[in-house]
Amino acid sequence: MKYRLTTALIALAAAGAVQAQDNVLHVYNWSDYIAEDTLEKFTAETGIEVTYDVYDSNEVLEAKMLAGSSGYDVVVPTSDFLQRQIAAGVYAELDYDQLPNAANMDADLMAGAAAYDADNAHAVIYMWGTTGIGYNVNAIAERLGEDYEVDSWSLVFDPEISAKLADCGISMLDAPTEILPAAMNYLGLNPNSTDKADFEAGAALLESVRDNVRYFHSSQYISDLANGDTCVAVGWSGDVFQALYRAEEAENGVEIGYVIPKEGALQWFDMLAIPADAPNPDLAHTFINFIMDAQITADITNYVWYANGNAASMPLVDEEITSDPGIFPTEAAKAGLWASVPYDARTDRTVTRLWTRVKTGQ
Ligand code: SPD
Repeated sequence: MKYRLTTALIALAAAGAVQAQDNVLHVYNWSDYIAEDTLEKFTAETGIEVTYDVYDSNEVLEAKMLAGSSGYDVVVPTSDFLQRQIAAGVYAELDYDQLPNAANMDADLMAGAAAYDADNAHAVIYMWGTTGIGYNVNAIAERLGEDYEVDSWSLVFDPEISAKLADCGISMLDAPTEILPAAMNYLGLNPNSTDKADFEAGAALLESVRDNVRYFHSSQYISDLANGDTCVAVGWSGDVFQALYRAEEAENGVEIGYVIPKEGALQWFDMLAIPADAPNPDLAHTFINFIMDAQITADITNYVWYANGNAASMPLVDEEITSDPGIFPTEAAKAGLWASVPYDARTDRTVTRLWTRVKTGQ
């Protein structure tokens, strides 16, 4: 009897442990992409603990998702990657009955995102932005003249211009599906072309400026720009604004600008999605619904400087942000934005091979 009781107690204790584990949500999100108090508020409101890991590349997230059993409940792929991962069966369908705050979302933006995920069946918009150029205003003026207007990809893609900036430090995202199309677009080619010759041309352009680029990395540039350690970053809109804000806070004399080049730029959506094998899909829905609260989304935008897809949050977003054309592009700038398309396996191989060649010279 004693043995049986002990066994029962152990079983009960184990059940308790599983229970505790069950109440932990595992989130995998981009770095520098959430307000400092979002997770704390979520736990206070729901009692659900969160483990939170970060990445800075869609390729890294994709590798984990395709391998399966990631252990994550919520992840944040960009829309073009989302689309092909849905095709690979990576994501669960959302249960909108558990997402009443979906009513807060902007119908037009969600319709845009539905181009990648019919009926928004698997994901809702977290944040959106553009891939443009962040720059140190004074460093550029010193090297290119006080009257030089930063409005073109020529700042980084013209070998003569970028050579003049090499000493103060140019960085580019380590994001082949964004940088190669930007180079192709600068050459007058379709950024969404999947023609091998067009990628070859984009890669050749990048190789012609390779010596002027200090590094390819997708998160380091925030602090480097803010500290004045680099002077140009091909980067994501909100990240550049975070650098701007950090420099202002530090009062270090670094003035930062962000431009959507006149030749056009990539516009993307980052989406909240639930892996098909998520350990806790119900907690995942609770989290996604919490994020879609108008105040919570506004708090995130106010902290990370990215536009969001939540119409109800907009009156709560700082005017400094809603009025900035680098974050909410003007109608004229919008006309030049392109949305990326998911690549097939053959195009993927081309892109990977060329990107390695651009970065390593081999
Ligand atoms: N620091 C957050 C960066 C988020 C960038 N999302 C990636 C967009 C890819 N097109």
